[in-house]
Amino acid sequence: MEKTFVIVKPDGVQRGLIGEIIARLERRGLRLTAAKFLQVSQELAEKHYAVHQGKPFYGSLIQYITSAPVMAMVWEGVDAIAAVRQTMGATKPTEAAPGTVRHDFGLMIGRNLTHASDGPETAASEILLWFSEDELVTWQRESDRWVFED
Ligand code: IDP
Ligand code: MG
Repeated sequence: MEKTFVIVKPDGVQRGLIGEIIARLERRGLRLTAAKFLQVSQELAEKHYAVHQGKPFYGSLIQYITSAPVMAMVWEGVDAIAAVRQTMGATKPTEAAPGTVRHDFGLMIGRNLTHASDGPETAASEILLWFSEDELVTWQRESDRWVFED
């Protein structure tokens, strides 16, 4: 089963959307593997967004992600990386499809509510950066057989 890393960013937390976003992922059939609520340090923010260093929006992105607490999570499922990116929608909320989190709750690219890993390598490295091995919970869910075909 594939794992992916997800953040409800500071705007999502401040606007009371943690539950809404978790509900959408749960309803989709994805399985929660790990979660923590934390204030992101400058160091963690810089490591997480290292790929964007040097881009014009880098400074405001670091400021955004460190501005207030976030909800960091790992979700698991068949094609979890693609499924979560689809549920979140395009980076720019005005280009995100109706029914996605970024469309339904956002307007601006710099306040787009969530982060989700964009591929298997980034998912693996982001999970390792944000969580220790013993924080990842391996479990079976009663509904798994109704969500995941053999
Ligand atoms: P993603 O979050 O959809 O994967 P990325 O291109 O990885 O999008 O960018 C990371 C984050 O940086 C975005 O979610 C958004 O918050 C911010 N960002 C990306 N491009 C811009 C921009 O042009 N202006 C302001 N913020 C941006
Ligand atoms: Mg990205």
